[in-house]
Amino acid sequence: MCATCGCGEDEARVTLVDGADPPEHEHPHGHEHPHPHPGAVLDARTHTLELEVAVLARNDETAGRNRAWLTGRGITAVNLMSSPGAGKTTLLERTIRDLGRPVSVIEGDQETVFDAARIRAAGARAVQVNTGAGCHLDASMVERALAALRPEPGSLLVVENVGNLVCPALFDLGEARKVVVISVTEGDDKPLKYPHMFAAADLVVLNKTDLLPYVEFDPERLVRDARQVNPDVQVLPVSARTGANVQDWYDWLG
Ligand SMILES: Nc1nc2c(ncn2[C@@H]2O[C@H](COP(=O)(O)OP(=O)(O)OP(=O)(O)O)[C@@H](O)[C@H]2O)c(=O)[nH]1
Ligand SMILES: [Zn+2]
Ligand SMILES: [Zn+2]
Ligand SMILES: [Zn+2]
Repeated sequence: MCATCGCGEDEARVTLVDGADPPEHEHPHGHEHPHPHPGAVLDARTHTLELEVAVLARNDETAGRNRAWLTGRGITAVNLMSSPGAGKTTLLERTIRDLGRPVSVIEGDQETVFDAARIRAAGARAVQVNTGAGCHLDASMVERALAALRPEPGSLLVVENVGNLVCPALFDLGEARKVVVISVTEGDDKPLKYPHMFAAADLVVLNKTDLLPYVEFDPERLVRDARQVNPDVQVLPVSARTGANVQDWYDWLG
């Protein structure tokens, strides 16, 4: 769970969406998560901070195992993060169709297997992780998803995180690189409002540029503010809908 916002991992469900017969796997775990209670404010704060450190330490341990597993098989893992609806799945569908190399996908959403079904229809293997009340993926969810997905050695693995610009930035999943997708309909002020996400990113993809004529969005401000929190970060403007500039994204993926 995420101690910052109190979301839980306990009801996370992993579903392999793979052809006509998607097997359902349940991997509940029995241990209890401590949680802070309202009461003496100072005590609660100390408690929350200790809990957060413990949660993140446990997460980082699992992320290290994921990273070793992935690199041992020559699998490049990319963690795709954004607000809900920025266009992560649309960009992935196009990427799978265009890239010409095996891609497998771990889809994170609170509910439904919609996105994994879209990825599957685009021609890639996909596993859906439903986080229930949780607002981000953590390393243990990815560990379980990898066991179901079994991505092939040398492939590209993309993790589509739960749409949320806040706590996904805190959780190392064992990925090689983190990407933030921001769309022009969200406003150009996001890097300074959600600095942790932009600071953590290896790349910012600016999506829905086909809509620039219709919205107030200053791409230069986006670049300037993203670099204020992350001085060397690269910003790639694309349209997942029309395919404009997506070649730059494919080149970056390698
Ligand atoms: N005009 C335009 N629309 C886009 C573009 N990319 C995605 N969309 C639309 O934006 C909406 C959301 O796209 P998704 O790909 O589902 O977004 P997402 O980030 O995967 O959403 P969540 O998984 O819910 O967080 C859909 O209606 C897409 O068709 C784009 O480049 N241009
Ligand atoms: Zn949280
Ligand atoms: Zn999606
Ligand atoms: Zn969260």
